[in-house]
Amino acid sequence: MKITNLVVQMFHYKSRSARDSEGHSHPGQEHDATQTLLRIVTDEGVEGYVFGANARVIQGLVKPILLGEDPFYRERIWQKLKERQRLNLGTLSDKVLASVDLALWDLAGRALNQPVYKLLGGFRDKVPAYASTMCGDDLEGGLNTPEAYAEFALQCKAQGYPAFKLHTWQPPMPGAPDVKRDIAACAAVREAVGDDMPLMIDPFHYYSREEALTLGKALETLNFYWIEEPMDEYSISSYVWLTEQLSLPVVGPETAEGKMYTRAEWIVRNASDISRGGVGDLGGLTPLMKTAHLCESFGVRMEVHGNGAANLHALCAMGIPGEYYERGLLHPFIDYNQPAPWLNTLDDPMDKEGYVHVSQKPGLGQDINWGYIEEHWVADGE
Ligand code: LLH
Ligand code: MG
Repeated sequence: MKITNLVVQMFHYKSRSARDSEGHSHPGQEHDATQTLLRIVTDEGVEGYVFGANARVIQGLVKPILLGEDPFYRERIWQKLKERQRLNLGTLSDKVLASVDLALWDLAGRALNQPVYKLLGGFRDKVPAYASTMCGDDLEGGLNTPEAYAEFALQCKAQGYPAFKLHTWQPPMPGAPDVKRDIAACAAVREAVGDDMPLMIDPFHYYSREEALTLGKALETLNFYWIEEPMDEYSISSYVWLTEQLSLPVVGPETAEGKMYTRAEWIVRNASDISRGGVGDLGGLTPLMKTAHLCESFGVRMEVHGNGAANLHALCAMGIPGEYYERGLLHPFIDYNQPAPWLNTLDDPMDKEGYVHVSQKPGLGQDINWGYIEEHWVADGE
């Protein structure tokens, strides 16, 4: 089998989420937005799909490398793209590598008529989810006060979520960041949901060492389950310093570049208790599984960052387990159970016990609404 074309279809949809000046998403006014669908086409008629690929980089840099390749040579393709990153760091990001790798896994699953997690080596068919909130805001009825978080945590608990993670306030929200306000929100949530529900926090990502320690110590008294990315992840020494002083598990790195290599360095330096990364952070399912196996070899747990079909397939193929699937980002104004307009059904349906079930369809198993894409088509980047 040979790859004969890469097409990035662009189409319009109505979005109700808006990014603030720092890039965090919140509920917003309905507006026109553009989505992409990457199609990797082969000479045998089988295709692989992924949403959200960067059309310009795929056409300019990736396509010449992939044309004529056997799509089953995922490792060789991934290594080639990784080597090309050195002189193209500004454009050939790990997110681009992830798009290509995911589309190739999807293609393999479709060609072999198997869901991706079974090709990876299946371990389970469902994973418990945690409710992962959007970052704090200043919206009345939103996530604007500690009490609002408490109310929302109760709603999530009632829906069956077994665990809850607060993304607290970050700039540019007024008054953010503020360790005391973060602690107040965590205390309000703990009081509302009772002692047994595992609670996690993902606060401002650039607290000082002292601020992160103050927050972590307070969360120990509230019996929190983990703290995630409270400081700049490029400072490994700061994480060693923090992890040594907290009994509360520190999770990371999440967004630090460097794929599985960075995770290896953090493990040998004891910079966190639980490792982290998702397909977008690491550059695809291929490096995510390398990272999971690295963690397994060191007896270190790994929590997968982010939602989506590919992260769910990885979690269903991890023996060391990533304990939870990150379902979100959630907000009182947003109906997460409404599929994206380009999908007929959710990638991550959750049952009443709080388990998210992986698709049994071939490939990544996304239930693509082809009619919608055709109707809202804008252009093809070929
Ligand atoms: O900064 C944000 O908006 C969130 O932290 C976001 O990156 C989220 O994906 C995350 O960190 N989840 O764990
Ligand atoms: Mg995070």
